This record gives sequence, structure tokens and C-alpha cells, in this order.
Amino acid sequence: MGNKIKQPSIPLELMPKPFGPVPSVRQLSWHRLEFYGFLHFTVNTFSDKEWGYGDESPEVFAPTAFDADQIAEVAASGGMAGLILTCKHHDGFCLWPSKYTGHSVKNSPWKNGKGDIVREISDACRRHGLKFGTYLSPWDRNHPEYGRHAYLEYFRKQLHELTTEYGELFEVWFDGANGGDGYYGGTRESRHIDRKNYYDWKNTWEIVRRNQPGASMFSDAGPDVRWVGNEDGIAGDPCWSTLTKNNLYPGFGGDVKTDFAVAEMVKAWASDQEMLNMGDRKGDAWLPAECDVSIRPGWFYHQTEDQKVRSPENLLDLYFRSVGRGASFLLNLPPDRRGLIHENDVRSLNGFKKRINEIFGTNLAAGARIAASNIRGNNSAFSPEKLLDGDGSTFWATDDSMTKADVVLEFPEAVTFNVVSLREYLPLGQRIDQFAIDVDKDGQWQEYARCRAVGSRRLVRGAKTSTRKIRLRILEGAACPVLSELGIHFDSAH
Ligand code: FUL
Repeated sequence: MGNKIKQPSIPLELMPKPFGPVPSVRQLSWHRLEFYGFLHFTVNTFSDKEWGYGDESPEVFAPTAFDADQIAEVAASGGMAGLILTCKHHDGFCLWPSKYTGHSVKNSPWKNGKGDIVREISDACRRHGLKFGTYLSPWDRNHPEYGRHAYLEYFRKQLHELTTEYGELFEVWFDGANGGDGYYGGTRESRHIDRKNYYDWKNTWEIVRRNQPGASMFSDAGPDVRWVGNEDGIAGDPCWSTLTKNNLYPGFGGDVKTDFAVAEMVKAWASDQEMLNMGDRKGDAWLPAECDVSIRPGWFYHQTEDQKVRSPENLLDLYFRSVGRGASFLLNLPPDRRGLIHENDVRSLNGFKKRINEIFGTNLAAGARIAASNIRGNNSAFSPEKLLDGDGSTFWATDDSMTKADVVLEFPEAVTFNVVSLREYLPLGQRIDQFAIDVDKDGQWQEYARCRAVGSRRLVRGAKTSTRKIRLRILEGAACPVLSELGIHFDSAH
């Protein structure tokens, strides 16, 4: 579902200047993925918990029919571009035979302790054309040294294993949930950490940068991808890809160990959530949002939730509210006790993919005549036709002074539509502040929709309308618009 971005072959002096913070090369590759999956799988799958305490015996981990190819195949045919696996969740159990602990698949009955789930999933991803990413929980409720320096060493060695032994990773996920009660080697106590300093994130991130320079790192605070501030799969409207990173660190959003009054804490928490959800137009860093959400109420598989799987229509709605607001959609598919994606989840995901194909399979704008109120330097390299060529490396741009501009599509006969898709050319930053879509009704323009922010992608979903002319009006921008796509689509089921 991504859109390729290559270097344009336009002389540099003719190009618009970038505005504000711009994405790094690794962030640009990440933006192209748009929709990918999460796999939550561990001892919790068998103990029926969401957060394992850390005292679970490795013997409970016993999938009866684990099949990495089924999992990867389901994800690929559902339109996902990659999968991120919980290699170790908060309970500390490792899905790979880590050299540094016995609390792993090594001591489980699965494959007589000779198996490696991380290996099997990462290999299957490659066979099915998917990218692979890891989730390694910083919080470890099993480890006796958690909260002390020895645990940090252990965590880093595990991060090293995962970033060197399983091929190329597209994303490395650091959870913000941290510190609290746990088994901790049998002490069964509560341990709090100094969230800001304990993990020495700067140097911990360095391990990933060194071993996986192409991987984007996710946490509440990046450094490459930020949390969207909720686990509902919904980005703010607008959701800017920029934020000010000052004072942010992974887990900052969940700090319950502050000593100020509860009401103050709740207020601070709510404003952090909102900032993550909407971003900051004036932010000094490119830090786009990822919307993580589960296809079921829980992150791990529970049989009692078999009838509570999200419907294709619900997934489609989340797609519009995540990808359609310039964020990414990270959908969790929890393998069940067999070690397979459950039939109900498969059905729903396939239904969603079918809807996506129906809507986005045809761009009605391809049959239109297109004209713009201004073309940069009157140079055909920046003509509005570039919006329709399906090539993310080409774009329509105006002269620098033109932060307001129009594009009109004229169809040979009336078209019926209810979805509009726009993409800014990201290497030059997020430039558009506000735009409107108008339709021609008997020779008069009528406003169909008005939105703020475009970014990586903006999907507008409106009422079913028929018209011979559609106009895009850029109403407000921080710099001249540089747009790479305009899609007009019809969702006949909406
Ligand atoms: C949260 C965790 O505590 C949940 O168990 C889950 O892994 C979710 C994706 O992130 O912070």
C-alpha cells in the first residue's frame, strides 16, 4: 500500500527549499510501510494473562501447532508490510534461546527446547515478502537484577543478540511500561526505576544504530517514531509529524512516581497524551506517530475473546484514522495456543483487505484533465499531472510566493466519489496547514470538506457525491505546496 519515493531528477536550484524538520532516510522508508502487524505471543498466551508476573515456568510455553508460515502468510495477504514480534514481554520469557538466561524457549517443551520462535518468524517474514521487527521489553519482571546496573547490561546484551542474529530489522520497539511489582528472581517486590536515566537511552539506542542503521526505533519519545498517545489506533486530527523532543524520553508518559499531587499528575499526563496524539506544528524534530492497536480487546490471545474480534469495517475506520492522518497503523494479531492466527482474526483481516482493494484499486482522477492555478517556474517538471502519475518521487509545486493555490480536475462525465487521498512530498517537509475540497454543482463550487495537515498521507472520507469537476484548494501553508499524490476514490459500501 506504500508509495515509492525516489530522488527526483530536477536541478537542485529549481527545487523548492525544504521547510522545517524533514524526515531521515530511515524515516522515509518507514513512512512507506503504512500498515504492518504486531505479534503478541509468550507465556501469557498459555496462562491467559495480559501481563505475566515473571514467575511463569517456561514449561507452560507449549504451542501445539506453531506455524510461522501461516502467521506470515495471513499478514502478507492482509496487506501488512511487516511484522513486529514480542521477543520478550514484561514477564521476561524469551522467545529465542538467549545466551544470557534460561528463562526462554530453551526450557520449554516446544520442540524439546531446541526451537527459536524469533528465527522462525523472521525467516517466514522474508519468505513472504514482509519486513521484520523486534519488541524487547525494557521492563523485566523475572530478572533478579531488574532496577540495578547488572540488568541494564543484560538488557543490552539481549538487544545486541536480536540486532545481530536475525537479519535486517525495520523497526525496534521499546515499550514505555516500566517498573512496578514482579517476581524479580523470587523477591516478589515492587521496584521503581528512574525512568529518565536508568536505561541510559542514548547509549542503548547506539547499539541499534550500530547494528541496524536502517531500523527505525519506536518509543513514547522516538528517536524515530513516536507513540500516538493511545492504544485505540487513532491519530489526532490533525496529526503533525513534528514534535519538540526536548525533555522527552521513553516511558515519560507513564511516570507514576512523581511526588506532585495526583490531580496535577493526571493533568500532565493528559496533555502529554494530547501532544503525542496531535504532534506539534512548531516542533523542531521529525517524529511521526504510530498507532498501535489490537484486533481483539487484549494484546495476547484469550479464548474468551474469540467473538470479540474487530470487524473489517472497524479496521477500515481505524485505517482512515491512522494512515489517513499521516501516521502508521500497527495492528496486533495475537497467535493462539496452537501458535496460529485464529480463524476469526484471519476472516476479519481478509475482509478489511478486500475493502481496501475495492476503495483504492481505482483512482478515478486518472481519467481527468488536470490544471493548476500556478506551476513552479512554469516548468513542466512541477506540473499538476505529477499528482496522477502514481510516482511518489514526482510532485506538483508552485512558485515560492504561492502558499495558496488550486488544482482542478475535470472529468469527461460525472464521477461518483466519497474518498480523497493526498500525499505531500515528504523530503521537503510538512508544508500545508489547511486545504479544502470543492465539488462543482450546476456551475457553482460547493465546499465538500476542509481539513488541516496533509503530511505522509491524508484521507478524506465524505458523503457520496457526483460531479464533473473537483477542486483542491490549498488555503494555508508555511511554504509553497509540494504535493505528490491526488487520488479520487469511490467506496460503494459506505
Ligand atoms: C503496552 C504493554 O504494557 C502492553 O502489554 C502491550 O505490549 C502494548 C503494545 O504496550 O505498553
